[in-house]
Amino acid sequence: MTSANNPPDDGYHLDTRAIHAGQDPDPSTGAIMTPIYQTSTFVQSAPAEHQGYDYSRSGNPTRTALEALIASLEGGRHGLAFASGMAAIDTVLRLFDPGDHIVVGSDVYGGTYRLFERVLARYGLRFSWVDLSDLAATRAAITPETKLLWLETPTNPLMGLADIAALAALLPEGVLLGVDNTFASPALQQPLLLGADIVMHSSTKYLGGHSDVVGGLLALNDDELVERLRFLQNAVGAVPGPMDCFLTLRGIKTLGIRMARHSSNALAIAQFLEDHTAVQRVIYPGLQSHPQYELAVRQMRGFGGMISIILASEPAARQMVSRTKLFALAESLGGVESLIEHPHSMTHASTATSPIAVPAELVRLSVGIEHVNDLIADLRAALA
Ligand code: P1T
Repeated sequence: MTSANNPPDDGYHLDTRAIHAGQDPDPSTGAIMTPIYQTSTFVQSAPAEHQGYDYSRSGNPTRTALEALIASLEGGRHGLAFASGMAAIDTVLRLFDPGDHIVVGSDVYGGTYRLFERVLARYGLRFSWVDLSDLAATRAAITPETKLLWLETPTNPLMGLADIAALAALLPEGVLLGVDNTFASPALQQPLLLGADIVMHSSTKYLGGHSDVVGGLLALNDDELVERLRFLQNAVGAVPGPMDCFLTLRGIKTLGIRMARHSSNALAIAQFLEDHTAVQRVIYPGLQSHPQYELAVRQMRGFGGMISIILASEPAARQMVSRTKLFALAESLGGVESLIEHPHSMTHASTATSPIAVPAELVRLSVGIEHVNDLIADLRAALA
């Protein structure tokens, strides 16, 4: 089976790699689908003599396939899989020591804020929250103790963009750039190719794509850095089981066509909402009204399935999310089915009293791949 290190640079397009990278037919049976190696341990022929696997926290062949696949999709040399997106982020942050400083984009998933300020700050890491569209402010936030710039683009939930190449260029030697690529997926944007050092995914979202698995992934190039992360992955132990890796592998096979449909549905819906009198503002990178539309066109191959809208009041926002029928009221995003939520009281409740709190009038849509006319009819009825 292909190793998670150095996946073949085979020159295939992303849609082809999504189906084949890391997923050679099983050598012993010819099975075309990667087997679910549902085993905790592996028999050794003599002490410490084995066929590449000794214990499933350290490595498992189904996980190896997924790790090779994410490396290939992100255009990196190495991939690592985790039990959740939060576990992947937590493992990255364990690279650092008390007193180290991390600059973070000022709009992120509420769980990321909670992990940084309520868990990791207790262990001596320090965080500065910065508007990354302001390059001078970003440069000014970097201190001699800064070890990492961590960002989302597009951000959750305000759909702000960060110019990955410009930020990579301004970072001093020794400061890593980590990009949470969950909202775009590698189908729309590959941060390693723009100068990022580490790409992270909540594979719970577009990569898994079917709302049936929680997971996290990292992709990177640096051989020394991956050794440190692989050590932490095994030492800390927040790894996914083989069944979860299999579900993620299966979901990723259709990533390309799903992202195209998510993007075309979302653009049509964003345009519909922009014309609706009950909607004060639509925030979608594919609309020319988005303040960073030019960056979106330059940096992304499509604009994705996430839309945020501002309504007239918090009651109006709460009413809308309770009224849709096809758009299910639920946390999470990136599945084939459309979801709607109220970030202020749901996904971002942990930021409610913080400097990065999100507006209470905000509604977030995860546009699925249903027929767009049915989705628009559902939203029209909910806003009536
Ligand atoms: O849920 P988990 O797989 O642990 O991933 C956390 C995470 C990390 N980064 C981003 C950008 C995310 O959106 C998430 C999870 N987000 C949701 C559950 C949500 O509804 O926004």
